[in-house]
Amino acid sequence: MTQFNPNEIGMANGNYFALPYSPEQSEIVLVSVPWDVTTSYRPGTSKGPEAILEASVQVDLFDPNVERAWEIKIGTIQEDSSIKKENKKFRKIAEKVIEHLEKGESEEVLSEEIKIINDASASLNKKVYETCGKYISEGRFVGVVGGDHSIPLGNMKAVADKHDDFGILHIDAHADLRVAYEGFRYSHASIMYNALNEIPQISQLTQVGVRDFCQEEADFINHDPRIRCYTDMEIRQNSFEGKSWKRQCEEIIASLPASVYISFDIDGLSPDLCPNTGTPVPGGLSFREVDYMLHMLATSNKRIIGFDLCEVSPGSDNEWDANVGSRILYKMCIYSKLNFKNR
Ligand SMILES: [Mn+2]
Repeated sequence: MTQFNPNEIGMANGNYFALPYSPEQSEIVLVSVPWDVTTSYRPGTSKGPEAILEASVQVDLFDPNVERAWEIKIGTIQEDSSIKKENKKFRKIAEKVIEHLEKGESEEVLSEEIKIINDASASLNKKVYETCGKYISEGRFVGVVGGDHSIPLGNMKAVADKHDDFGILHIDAHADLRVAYEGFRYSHASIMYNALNEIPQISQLTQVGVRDFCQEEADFINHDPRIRCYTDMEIRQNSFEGKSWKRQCEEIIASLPASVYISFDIDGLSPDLCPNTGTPVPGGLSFREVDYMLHMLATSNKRIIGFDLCEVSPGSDNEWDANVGSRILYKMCIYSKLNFKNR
């Protein structure tokens, strides 16, 4: 560790940001979940953690907003190889289901395959819950790196064991409020429905950047008092009509309770920042807008209690998505630390 020089380029060592700390030495730990079984449009996010880790070596650890950011002890939990293996196996079955549904077959005909996927997702959720819970019980702060957006449910549940009341700041192009999708109960498109339904400690869901949702989800948003959705349309219209991003961020943050979990789907950003993500949608937030909002949250009177970053998918011919993802991941880590210091 004495050899570590933050001014030099990172040397790949199997850890995020090439940092030299073991999980036992770290106050923030990152758990990789290479899982994209329920992805509907195009798979690839299971390769996200590996690609982000690789790209993260290039991230400059200096940050003008966080003093001595490179000293923050961020540890890497080595990827559980069984997750990848299971992902491959169950992804094949899920693909078959999706293909048949697209041909107009009913979910009933495919109920056996759907049950296999639902059971596999439930056991993945349990695994993530147990891993995150272990580190949280040791007093560490946990971030999970996906994978598709079904994967953070276990981390949210582990956080809920420690916090009686918390809100989720959800950055996403999608509302993720579907009651199962393509028959899959633990679908990437259902994460917030499942979180609200299975975790009573969640008193608030504040969504930012949503711009692609269905009637069922719009009704859900309108009727559930726990949800405030700042759609991309609303945010842009406000900006066009002269309301500053600062004012909008203040309102977004004010909508949240004292403790906040951040769930970041990379597709909340403009698709030029994540062209290979599972379900890209035009519009979206800029890198700087998100950075500004997260920094404001970190320096507010709220307490950040955990996070996830999902849906980053490496392209076959470039590392751009992972480059952006690794920078978002770093910001969430160092702003979380800034937030612990400020309270
Ligand atoms: Mn999502």
